[in-house]
Amino acid sequence: MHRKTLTQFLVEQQRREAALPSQLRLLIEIVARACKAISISVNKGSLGGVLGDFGSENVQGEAQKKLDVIANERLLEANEWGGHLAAMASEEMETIHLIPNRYPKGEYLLLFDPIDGSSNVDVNLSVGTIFSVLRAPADASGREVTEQDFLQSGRHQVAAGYAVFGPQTSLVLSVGTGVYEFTLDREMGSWVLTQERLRIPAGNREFAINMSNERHWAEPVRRYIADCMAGSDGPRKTNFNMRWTGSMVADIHRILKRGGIFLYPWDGRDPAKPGKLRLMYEANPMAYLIEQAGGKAVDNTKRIMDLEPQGLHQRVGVIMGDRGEVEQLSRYFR
Ligand code: P6P
Repeated sequence: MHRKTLTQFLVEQQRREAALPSQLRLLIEIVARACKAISISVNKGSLGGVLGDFGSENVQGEAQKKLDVIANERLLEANEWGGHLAAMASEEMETIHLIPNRYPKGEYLLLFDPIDGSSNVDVNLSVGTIFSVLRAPADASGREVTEQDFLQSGRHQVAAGYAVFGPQTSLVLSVGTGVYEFTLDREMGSWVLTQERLRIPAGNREFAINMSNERHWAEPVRRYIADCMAGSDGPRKTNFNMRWTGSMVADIHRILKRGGIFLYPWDGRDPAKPGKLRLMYEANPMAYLIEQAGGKAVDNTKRIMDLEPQGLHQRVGVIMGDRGEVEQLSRYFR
């Protein structure tokens, strides 16, 4: 059976579905190629000397894993020379990364979490790379890009995607015409289209949340989860299953493939923090994909992609997945 590669898919997207600008096509091909290189490093584990801590902290004050730094470098190097970007931003870097003057600048801004869930790497559990694409403001071509240029709400994203490094290495992306999944064919070294127009299967009673924070959640979240836990004996009159992988990419991938709901809501451990996950390069790109697949993505009740960012590394509460379940939870907040 003839399977399409990523390149053929992008050529067809350019021709058929969406006027996929050539710089955006190049951006996606380059990020996809960088994800292949990251996959090779992730898969080496101890054999590649890539496990453990790098020995520094990132802007979040979290210990950087060696792979965080390796993957970040891969994405920076891969994207500097192509002429498709005006600048980049990453969970691993305090400030934005400008394109060196020796290279031409392009019209896009790329944001990424180079390895999401990186503590999973040391124990051979799935991790991923998340990316989000915005347009640089029109007037940015004549001046230096600033952090302010990145602070656009998620509805301005022109593309988003992730790679998940698990039993298979998969790339899931959208350019606004639905969600497409590619699987890495290691013999050919190419991304092969394996699912088109993913839609979140409705009605899968499966929730993903870190239960150890239960006593710190807001009351509506506690009641929603308690009702799920009550199963067929409770008001939902059906049993639920629970999954929590410690990597948002792996949990969201499962939800895109078989349904369910993902929650990392605000909790009272640090009341001033709106949530643990980051808006610009975790919540927004995942919200883009979830909505493209027919789901819903809110911070408690407000649509994540409508939030006006105040800072590059700001955090946000995250509830996303099956549209019906997200709406059900929102009713607990009202
Ligand atoms: P906890 C990984 O560190 C991450 O940012 C997400 O990928 C994941 O869903 C979450 O944090 C796990 O957080 O508190 O359960 O360890």
